Amino acid sequence: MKSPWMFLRARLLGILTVACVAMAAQMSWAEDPELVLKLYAKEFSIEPSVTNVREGPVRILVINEGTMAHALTIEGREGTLVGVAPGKTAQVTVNLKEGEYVFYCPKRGHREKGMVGRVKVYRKSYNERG
Ligand SMILES: [Cu+2]
Repeated sequence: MKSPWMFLRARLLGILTVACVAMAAQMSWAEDPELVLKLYAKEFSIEPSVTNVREGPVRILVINEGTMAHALTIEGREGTLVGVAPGKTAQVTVNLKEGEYVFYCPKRGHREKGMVGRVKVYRKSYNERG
């Protein structure tokens, strides 16, 4: 026979678990506001070729799954450049405002062969502003 105390304890544990999960979700949001954009490069494509992120500092990870050296830059912001050897991952953080950007591999001929893509950057929604 279950005592009322056992029942209450089970209820309390349930409520505590839900509260902890909610807090953990909020904390990870607050501690890691940075966005990560993963781009997979190979001969001759960058995937995903169309992608979306929220505006702000965006950490771009370039994963080279090909057999040649590649690089990544953003049209109009060629000062942002990251090279990545075959089988390696490189990263660069860029501060992106709302708009549409073209990224591509600046190695000779690679863009023309398909190593190009677009990222749409959206404004933060009202309740995400901090
Ligand atoms: Cu390339």
